[in-house]
Amino acid sequence: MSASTTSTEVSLGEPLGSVTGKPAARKSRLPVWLLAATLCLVACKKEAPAPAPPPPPQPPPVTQPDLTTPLKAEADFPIGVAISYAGMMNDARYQDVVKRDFDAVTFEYNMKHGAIVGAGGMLDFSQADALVDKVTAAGVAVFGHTLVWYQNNNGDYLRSLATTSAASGPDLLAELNGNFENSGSGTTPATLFQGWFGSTGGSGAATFEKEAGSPQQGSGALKISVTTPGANPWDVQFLNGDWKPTAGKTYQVKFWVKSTGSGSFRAINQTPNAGSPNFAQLTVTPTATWSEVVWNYTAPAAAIQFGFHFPAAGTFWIDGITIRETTQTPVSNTAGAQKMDAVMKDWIQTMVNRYKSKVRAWDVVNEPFTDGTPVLRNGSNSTGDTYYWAQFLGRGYIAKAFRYAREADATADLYLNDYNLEYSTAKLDSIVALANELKAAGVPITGVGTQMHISTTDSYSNIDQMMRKLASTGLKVRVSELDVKAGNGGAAGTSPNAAALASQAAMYKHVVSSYLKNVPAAQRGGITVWGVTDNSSWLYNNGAQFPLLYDKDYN
Ligand SMILES: [Ca+2]
Repeated sequence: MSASTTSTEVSLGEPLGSVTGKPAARKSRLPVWLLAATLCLVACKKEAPAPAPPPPPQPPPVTQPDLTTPLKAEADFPIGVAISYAGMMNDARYQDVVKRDFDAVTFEYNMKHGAIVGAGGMLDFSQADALVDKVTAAGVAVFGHTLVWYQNNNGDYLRSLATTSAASGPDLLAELNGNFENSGSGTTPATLFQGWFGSTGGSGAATFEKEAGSPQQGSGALKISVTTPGANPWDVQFLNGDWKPTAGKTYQVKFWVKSTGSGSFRAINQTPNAGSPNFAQLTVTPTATWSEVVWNYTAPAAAIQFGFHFPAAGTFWIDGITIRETTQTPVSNTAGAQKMDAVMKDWIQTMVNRYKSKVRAWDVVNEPFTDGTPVLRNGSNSTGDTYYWAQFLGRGYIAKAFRYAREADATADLYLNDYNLEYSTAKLDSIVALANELKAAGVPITGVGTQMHISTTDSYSNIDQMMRKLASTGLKVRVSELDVKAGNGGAAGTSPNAAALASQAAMYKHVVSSYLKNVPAAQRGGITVWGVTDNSSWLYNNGAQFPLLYDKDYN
């Protein structure tokens, strides 16, 4: 960094203690440079369009930091960013910014329980794996987010585990050719099997045949050879035209499968128009030998079809389909606790083990406290993607989660993460007390994360107090999800004005200054901003808020 940059640093406002006009040791002047870069990223990019640009001469240019230097190169702690799957996989500018400016990324969604765990507990790592590979190939680290949270779970699956499900009654496909024994009147997909019909659409290409040589049961099985998968999973499909479930009833579907190749397909219940919310599916990955699949599910709607979508190439055989109604009985609290303990352990250790070589830090427990007068989140009334791990496990789930993560990875950083800690002293104190309690009990927690979804009007002194109290635990401290709301009165589609941007820049600066001042260097787990561009932020609201470092045009 040149000496001229030093003068820029000092010109930006009140210097930190170690900064003077003289050239300083690199480390001591880095923070101000970082702030300068942050200030410029925020303030230089988003000039509200002037109604009538004045003619030249223009005012002398303001000296700005050299923004061609990567942001991450100027901090002595990790600078992270939250990323989306679509942005990182498909957008070259997005990739360039992530690679250039950041040490680490947090996936907004793709490592969460609901993203990985499908119906029936089938695990689908395809997006998380692809994203991990893409990011690490770019030389950027991955922060694991998040193992145990009360939202973004496969709640239906977790709730089903705390009940006993017994299949009862007759096989509903017994008279509907579920065993593929009755051929239809021809050999085309539409008439190959009585009661079933196959189709291809879009660019999908497949052949549908009766496998008479080696069915799993009886004299026939379905054989589908997908030569060209379509753009949509349903471009190659095979559906039952006769059986329709009853909305809200639970069913157990069983069938036998095998395949060549490694492709997956999915069993589905859908409305006649695929993609509607009234959709249940199970991803199936067969092997070369016959194996039985069991799928317990609740029918999301009446008048829907049962069948299969084939989004991958390969040859697939299906035979012996049965469907029975099931009855659900809640288990006892003791049985539920045993079950959910095992399920949580398996989930945590599956994730930590899978990404052990590439993910060196995790949010183990996320948002354990309620707001207001904080108590641990708990309850038996979860719906949708909500699931309270404390329902059966009590507050002990937190210590267990950290121990299970540590069993799987002896050296990864393990974080407790929550929000509103700069806003609510009561919640801050609750998190600090919990962290200290865990530490004292020998629980392998190594860090505390503070999300910091803040606005320009948050209290500077509260932020300082939070940094001090979190640091007092002796654990690492991360700012884990930083964004600073700045808008023009909340109206959508506007551009931020200069005052809003200046307030935002000042707040970003204060957060970094406070972090450097109050968190000792050895405890700095890093600062992560919650998104790349304003328009990808959860706060964007069609242009009412501009919370991040880059605008929608990467300026
Ligand atoms: Ca058969």
